[in-house]
Amino acid sequence: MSYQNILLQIQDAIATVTINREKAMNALNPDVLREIKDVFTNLTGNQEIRAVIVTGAGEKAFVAGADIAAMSQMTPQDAQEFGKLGHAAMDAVDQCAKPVIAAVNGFCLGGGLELALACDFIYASEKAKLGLPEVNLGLFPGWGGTQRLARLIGKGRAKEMIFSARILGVQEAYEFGIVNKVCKPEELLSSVRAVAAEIGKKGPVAVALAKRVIHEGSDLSLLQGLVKERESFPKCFETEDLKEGLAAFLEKRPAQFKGK
Ligand code: DAK
Repeated sequence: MSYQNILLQIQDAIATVTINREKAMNALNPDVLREIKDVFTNLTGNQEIRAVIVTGAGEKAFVAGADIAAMSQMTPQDAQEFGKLGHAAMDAVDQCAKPVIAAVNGFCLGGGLELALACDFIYASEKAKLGLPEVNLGLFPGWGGTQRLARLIGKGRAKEMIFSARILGVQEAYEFGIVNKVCKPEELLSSVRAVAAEIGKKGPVAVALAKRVIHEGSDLSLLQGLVKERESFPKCFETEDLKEGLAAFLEKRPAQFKGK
C-alpha cells in the first residue's frame, strides 16, 4: 500500500510514522485510519525495526482529532464503519510487537489523544495541549479513549476530562501521568529518538514479550497476571538473544541482539 496521508521513515532500525495532513491539523479521516492500520500491521512483522515513533506533521498539531468535516457528511452506518476502522487502527498500534512512542508536538485532541494513548508511552512538547473534547460536538471518545484513559489515570480524572472537555496543558498532563516526559519543542524528536535507540539496544524478543504481558495483565487480576508472566517467561530461554545477553555480561562486553 502506498501512503498518501502518512510519511514512513526508517533510520537506524527506528521507524517514524508521521501523520501528514498539516492543513487539517493532521485530523483522522477514513483514509488516514486505513493507512495507520496498514503501516502498523506491516511494522509488527518487520524484523529490522526495533522501535516506532508516531508524530504529527508541522509545528501546531500532533493530531487534532477525528476529521470533523468528514464526520459532518456521515450517515449512522458510515459512522459505524468509521468507528470500526478507528478501533482497528488504534488496535494495530496498541498490539504492534514493537515499542511505540508518541512524540506529541502540539494539539493532541479527541481521536489524536486516543491515538497517543494506543502508543506505549508519550513524550510531549512544552507547547502540547491534550484533551478529549468530543462532548463539545455532541459525541464521546469512541476509539478507546474512555477505556485507555481511565486505565491510565484512573476513572475520576478520566471522567472529569471527558465530561468537561477540558484541554490540559502539558504540565498537568505530565502530573496526571498521561505524558512521561516534557521536552522543549526543538528537543522533542531527539529525546524520543534517544529513548527509542536505548530500547532498540535491548533484547527485542524480551521487550516484545514484556509489552504483551503488561497488556494482557492489565485486564486481569494480579494473580492471573502473574500466571501470564510465569507462562511467557520461559520463552526468553528459547532465544539466541538470551544466550547472547548472558554471555555478553560474563565476557564484559555489550550484547549484540538479533531478535531471535
Ligand atoms: N477535523 C477537521 N479539521 C480540523 C480539525 C479536525 N478535528 N481540527 C482543525 N481542523 C482544521 C480547521 O478546520 C482549519 O481548517 P481551515 O479552516 O484552515 O480549512 C485548520 O485545521 C486549522 O484550524 P484552526 O483554524 O481552527 O486553528 P486554531 O489554531 O485556531 O485552532 C484547534 C486549533 C485545534 C484548537 C481547533 O482547530 C480545534 O478546536 N479543532 C477541533 C478539535 C476537536 O474538537 N477535536 C476532537 C474532534 S472529535 C468515532 C470515534 C471517535 C471519534 C469519532 C467517531 N466513532 C466510534 C464513530 C473521535 C472524535 C473526535 O476526535
